[in-house]
Amino acid sequence: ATKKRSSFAIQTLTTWLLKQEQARNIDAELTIVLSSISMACKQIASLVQRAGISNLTGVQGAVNVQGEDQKKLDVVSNEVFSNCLKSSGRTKIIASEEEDVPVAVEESYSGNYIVVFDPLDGSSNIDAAVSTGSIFGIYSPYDECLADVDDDSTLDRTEERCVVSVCQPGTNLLAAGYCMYSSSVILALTVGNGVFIFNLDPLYGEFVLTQVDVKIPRAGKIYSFNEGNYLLWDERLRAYVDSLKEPAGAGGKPYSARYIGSLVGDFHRTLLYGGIYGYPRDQKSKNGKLRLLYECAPMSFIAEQAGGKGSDGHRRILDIKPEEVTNSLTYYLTID
Ligand code: AHM
Ligand code: MG
Repeated sequence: ATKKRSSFAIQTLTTWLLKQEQARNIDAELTIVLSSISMACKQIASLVQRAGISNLTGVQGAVNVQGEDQKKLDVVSNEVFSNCLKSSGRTKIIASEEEDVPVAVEESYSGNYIVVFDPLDGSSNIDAAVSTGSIFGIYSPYDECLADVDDDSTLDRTEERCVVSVCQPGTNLLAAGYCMYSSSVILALTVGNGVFIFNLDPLYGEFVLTQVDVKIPRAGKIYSFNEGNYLLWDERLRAYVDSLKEPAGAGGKPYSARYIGSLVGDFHRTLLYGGIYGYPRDQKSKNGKLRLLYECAPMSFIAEQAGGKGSDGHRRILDIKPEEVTNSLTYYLTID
């Protein structure tokens, strides 16, 4: 069960990060990267909150590398996230779901860390002011992962080095997290010793620690799939989801359905209430829809740190190495 914090001890994200640094769970550089991410999330939270007022709803007009219409807020959030990371001076390469290729940070203020992120996930929900979120993962310093660069490659060297550097399996993740923009702004974070949840306190403008070492409850009875795709799923999955609708045991209840269509929101609810979340492949999306690098791997690291599992139905997500930054695959978050 999730441990309760003492009602007197208020701990901000900054204090928590310093404690992690003192305990040598993270180094000083990573602390700065994580602080800059929290700054980006605060800015995006305020942009999301004011989107309808400041004319930031609707589409931008461009299509991103994933083939989706970019929303105005997708573009602005990407700029905010990228700028915060670049100006931290501690990142070497940043890779965004909204960019075609990973970007090497300018030498003059570059550091060592590699950050992958989806600046505004679930942005189809923006115009209706429904939950969205940012997702991020942080990988080891650059130089450790260049062994397999092919010297004979005809690709641009810098670009190729960046792609090779970011295409690491999730097992290499040092930290991962998400920020949910909802009725509260919630930051969930792991640096490999459990999942910690911070709420943005609107009074102080600070993330405050609210839940320590969160574990997914085993007893959850919620399923979360886009069931509009039911007829496009394979037979086994249809049978499985049908079985969740059968009342279990005498007087038992079936599973409840909940689906926001925002990975961060659906994941966060599953983390706290339990159950199963999935975005399976179907006849239309042969590899599912969620991106391995930007979404599935960071979320699976968090899931495992909370006692759950991230799987594609056969394999542990964290063991899968992306071939390309755009790879997507079936994704399930479960407790067992
Ligand atoms: P996005 O990165 O373009 O926002 O898309 C990802 C989102 C996820 O948040 C969500 O789980 C999924 O797409 C919802 O897709 P669908 O509308 O097909 O159910
Ligand atoms: Mg996304």
